Amino acid sequence: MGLFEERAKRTEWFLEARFGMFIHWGLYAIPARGEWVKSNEKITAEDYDSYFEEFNPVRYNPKEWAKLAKEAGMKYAVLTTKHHDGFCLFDSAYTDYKSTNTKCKRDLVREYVEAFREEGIKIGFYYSLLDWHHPDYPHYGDRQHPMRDEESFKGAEHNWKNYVEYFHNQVRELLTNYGKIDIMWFDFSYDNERLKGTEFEHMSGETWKAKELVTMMRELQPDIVIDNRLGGDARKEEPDLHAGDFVSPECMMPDGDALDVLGRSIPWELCLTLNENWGYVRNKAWEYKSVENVIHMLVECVSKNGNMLINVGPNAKGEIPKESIGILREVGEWMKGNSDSIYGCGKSELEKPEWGRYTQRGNMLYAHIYDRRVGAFRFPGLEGKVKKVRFLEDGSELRLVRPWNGEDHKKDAFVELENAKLYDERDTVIE
Ligand code: FHN
Repeated sequence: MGLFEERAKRTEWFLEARFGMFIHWGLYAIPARGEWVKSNEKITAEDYDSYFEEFNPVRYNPKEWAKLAKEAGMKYAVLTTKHHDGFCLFDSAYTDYKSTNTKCKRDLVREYVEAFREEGIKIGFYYSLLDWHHPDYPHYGDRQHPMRDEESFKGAEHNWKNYVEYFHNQVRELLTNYGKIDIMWFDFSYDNERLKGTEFEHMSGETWKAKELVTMMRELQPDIVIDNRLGGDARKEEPDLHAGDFVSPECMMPDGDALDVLGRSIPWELCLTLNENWGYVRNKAWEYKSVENVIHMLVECVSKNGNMLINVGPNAKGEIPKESIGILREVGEWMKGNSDSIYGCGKSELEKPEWGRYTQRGNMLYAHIYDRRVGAFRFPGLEGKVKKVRFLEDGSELRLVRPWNGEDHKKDAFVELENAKLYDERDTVIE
């Protein structure tokens, strides 16, 4: 079986799941100005480590996080085990910069795994390839990120081989000490010939020794699904070994499905924030996406054969912001009556209709009708084929009405919406 077929088999559950929770959490929740605060504000290691001394999430209860994910209809979760600042939320034998050495003395990853596994939610680990704490990762005086200062990078003292060995060892720990792990979500590489000879070149699959890493991972967890941010090219007829099992854009696929050079569909997942930030920020309620917007984007991802991983950023006490909780609970209400049009669904062979989107599973077609202006509408390409239309939520009938010109409605599948509320009822099933 080639890598393309292996990838297809490995991602069967992933394409069924469609909807996951991203969780960005760490020391940066204390400054509460986003997960890049150390780099953006050029905070020195000494000043940033005061957050390490202070970190004590006394209200961290991942069982509550897991229940929220379940309530929202999410089938998998991805927690930052280490972000760019290098702080490890797990008890690593390779560093002292870890949660078990903070006041809380807890292996935060282990508690996350146990809580989400108990809710039957697939377990994902995010792991940053960048590391602004490790002595052998390129540093620049008060600058924390190699992409900011080419000159000082070339002179910096660091032993790249040591750093690569360090992070390979940590990945081995994560895939050995916490049971079955379903997703490994690396972040991020620049695998691009253009970058050879620049300060970026160390951020590539080759220098991460990504192929060796993936080989090791597959020995430890043969079924694990890996993202494409280790580098490599997922679009090749025979994808690169380290190109991962799914493509992870941070903006919506504009033209639909992710395709390889042969036009074959590649699993993809849109990752995005619920507000404006990945890490905790004291966002104002109006900086959050609306429930309608979140549902729209989930449907759009699925209508284009994609998944959606939407982020929560817990605060320094270990709580998910109330605004995030409220939105995800309402999305969950919609999912209760409409998840048949999401789980395991994908792109329809029909053109996108003007009034919304189609998702399809087998011969079951789902019409997600967003356009408030229509009272009756047709299903282009289905003229004369529509036998019945039902509201997914309650099974109630949508009447097929005679078109204005009196022609036999069987020829033109017009459907009249009767006082349908948006979302709760307009997601319909067409047979
Ligand atoms: O730099 C990170 C960022 O903090 C965040 O983790 C996102 C999530 O996809 N990934 C990188 C930016 O692409």
